Amino acid sequence: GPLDRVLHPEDHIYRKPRTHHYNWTISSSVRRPDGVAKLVYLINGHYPGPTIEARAGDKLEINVHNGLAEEGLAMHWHGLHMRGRNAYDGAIGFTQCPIPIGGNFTYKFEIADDQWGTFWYHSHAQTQRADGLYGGLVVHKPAHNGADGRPPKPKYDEERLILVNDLYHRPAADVLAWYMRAVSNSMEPVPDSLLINGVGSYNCSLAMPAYPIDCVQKPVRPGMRFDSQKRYRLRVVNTGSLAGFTMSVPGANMTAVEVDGGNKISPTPAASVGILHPGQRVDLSLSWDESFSRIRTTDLEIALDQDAFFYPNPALDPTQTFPIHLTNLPSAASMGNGSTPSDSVPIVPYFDLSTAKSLHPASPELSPLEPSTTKTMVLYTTTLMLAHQNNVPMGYMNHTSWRSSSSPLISSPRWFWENGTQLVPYIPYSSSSNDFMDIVINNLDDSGHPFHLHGYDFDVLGAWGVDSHSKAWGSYNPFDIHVAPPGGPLNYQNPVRRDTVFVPHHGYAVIRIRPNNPGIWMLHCHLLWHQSAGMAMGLQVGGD
Ligand SMILES: [Cu+2]
Repeated sequence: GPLDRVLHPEDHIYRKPRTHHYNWTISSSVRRPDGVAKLVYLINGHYPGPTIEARAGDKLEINVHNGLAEEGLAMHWHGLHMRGRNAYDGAIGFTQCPIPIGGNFTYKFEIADDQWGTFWYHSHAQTQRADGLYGGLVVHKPAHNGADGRPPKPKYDEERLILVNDLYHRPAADVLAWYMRAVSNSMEPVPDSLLINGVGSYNCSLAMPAYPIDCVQKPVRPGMRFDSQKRYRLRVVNTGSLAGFTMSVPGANMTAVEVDGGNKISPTPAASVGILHPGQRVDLSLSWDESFSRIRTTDLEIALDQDAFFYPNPALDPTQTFPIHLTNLPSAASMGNGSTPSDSVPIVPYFDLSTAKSLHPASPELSPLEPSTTKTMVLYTTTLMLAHQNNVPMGYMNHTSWRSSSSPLISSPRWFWENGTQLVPYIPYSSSSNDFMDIVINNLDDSGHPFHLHGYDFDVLGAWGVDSHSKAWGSYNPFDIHVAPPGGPLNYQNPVRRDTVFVPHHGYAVIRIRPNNPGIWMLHCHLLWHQSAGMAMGLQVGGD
């Protein structure tokens, strides 16, 4: 089907590490991802960009040529640690200048021997991500030979990549301009459509007269094909700008097994899994319920999380189904012989990803330590409309709203750029596995924020918010020793590890890193409109 993106772990898990060379030319052109004409970015003519597949220990050398007419750009490798390669992280204003029009930049970095999982890359310039400048990046875990000298049998018969995102029919720059006005009252723009692997199917009759679109109705909804006898690994990425989503596949046994970059979680078979927020990934183990396989078709259902929508957009169908055609169905004879399905496991209706726990207990040294060995930083984030900013919504981290300086921070020493208008706390580098930095991110806004930290995975010791319709407050100030975390004790036993954590409305998240990756690393809300409005900062680990 048009949505199938089959991955090829067999080309990577049995071989030695090597260097991959890519030459990418970025251009733009009008396409119809969901039937509606839209100017989108292309990488070597592809929308979305090509999928990168590699193994841990591989080197990537990606020469990016900016073939755009009017904009600079930069590419970020979301979730990769970029150890020793801070300068290739793609964060404009922090690590590099935009690649100028007609210019080139070659990203060179090694994927660590111990890093594998589902990643993605995307532009970190302006709002290009929302108009298609992104793609999948899958790092396969190398297979080691078993006792018999042969590689183990793969756990999955097939792997698929599923990039899901909300879509705006207008150019993202126009959408941002709409948001950055006093009259938006800081209500985020609600998307018009949704895509899987760059393909959707818009119901042209939903278009609103106020926003005329050039829409060609697709005669059938795009779908997928699955083999009813195969066990699949689905690598799901939210490549969107605003909306989280929940997904379900009636008739499938679906189990979330990893989140973000290869972090294993306790498996809970479920009928639906969510909410996956922009920037986050989840790997699902999927097999077909045998009793269901008499039926030839089912659907992948994507339901956008409407908690992020503060006004109605009649142009959007927020819950969409994509047909799945099942092949290789068992014959009636083989089904009637009374065999017990091997996958008959109890299934819960819904697995809430925010409750995910690490499959492996944290190593003992993660236990609460003497205060002197754990440093703590407290952040407050909010969106403010201030008179001196013409009441335009601006994202703040503590008292700063990020504005990129003309030269990237890493190009000059700290004294040169440190002037109180940029929030880039300094954290001493430590190679000790017992030195931690705990970061409390308090969210004072009515909407949640998925925060992404570059260069690191972190342990989520706690994340909590008040009920989504409540006006109550749920901040956590760890320096007030009389007040416990409102969401209950922090989890030092089996905290989930991630690189993008959802900080709920009027709530907080407590994340813990080992500050062992030197560099200046961006920490920002991954909702594109908030990030663009300044909800961003940096962490400087080590250096001068
Ligand atoms: Cu946000």
